[in-house]
Amino acid sequence: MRNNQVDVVTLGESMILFQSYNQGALQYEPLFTKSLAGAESNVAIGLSRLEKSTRWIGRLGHDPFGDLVLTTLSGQGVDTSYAVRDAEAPTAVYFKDFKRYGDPAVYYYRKGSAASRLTPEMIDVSWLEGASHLHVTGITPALGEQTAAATRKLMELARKQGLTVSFDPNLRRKLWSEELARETLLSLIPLCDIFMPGDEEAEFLLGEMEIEAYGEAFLDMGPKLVAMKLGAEGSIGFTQKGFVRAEPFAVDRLIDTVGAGDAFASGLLSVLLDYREQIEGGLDEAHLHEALRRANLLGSMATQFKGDWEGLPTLAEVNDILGGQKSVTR
Ligand code: KDG
Repeated sequence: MRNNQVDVVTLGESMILFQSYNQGALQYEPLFTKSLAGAESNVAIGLSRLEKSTRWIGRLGHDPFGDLVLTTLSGQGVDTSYAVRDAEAPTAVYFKDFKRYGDPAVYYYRKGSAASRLTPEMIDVSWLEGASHLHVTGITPALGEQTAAATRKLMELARKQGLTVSFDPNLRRKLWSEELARETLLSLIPLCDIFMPGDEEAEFLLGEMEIEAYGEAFLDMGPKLVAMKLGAEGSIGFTQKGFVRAEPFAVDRLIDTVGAGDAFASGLLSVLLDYREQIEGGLDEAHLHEALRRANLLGSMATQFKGDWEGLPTLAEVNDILGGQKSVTR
């Protein structure tokens, strides 16, 4: 069902993810589970569980996998009514190969996919109708020259329409050359209000520096808020008023790190959207800390479940955990 008023619009490629059932090596595992993945749709689902209304825009093939993307997202409360079907190109798929340690390796089958055929001419102002905020990531521009130009156009349009814009660089080295990635990602930073790099992405973009120096350098490029993910060290937020650190949440059983950054983005945005008018002048320290803390919690929860978004909590669960409540399970 079309939702005319939404908190957040996001644009990106959603794919069907195959993971080995027994977490065995991709080459030998005979059984696979099938689910939805895609950084931007992960954020939309995370926000929807936190009771923010969301709209996902993307291009899908006219195939059963495209149908699965739509039914999964709408089942999670995300408005998909603006999604576009492409009769000539497929919905992409990707596979996760679990390693005994470290991040899983991913294998993409997305060249020539419906989403990769996005062009600036296809950007439609009606996508932003009734929305307060746009969230995009560095994955869409990594799909090709045209998708990069389309991302830029949508960010510019959103700002003209008075939306705030967040940008997660989501560096995916398998999708483009380092040189092009650096140049393109840096060129998009001035078009966002909220920039959310990880510490390794900050180093990739600017070279080795002190953490505080990254904050300052990114703020100088235009964003009003920089939220940096520091992995096991938690996160740090920078505004013109200064910086705030937030402690990490313990990860009891690390299962799958993919999707943790998107979970962080959902947690962060779910709080920031409540203080949207403050972003321009610099968010209060207390509100920034609240946003980072929730973001850290979601990031840690995402790593403890198989799948990108399946382990994300509802608002009631977040409030229980942050309020120190033990949930009644039986
Ligand atoms: O952040 C998680 C994403 O990486 C995953 O869902 C797949 O969108 C994806 C990508 O392009 O890597």
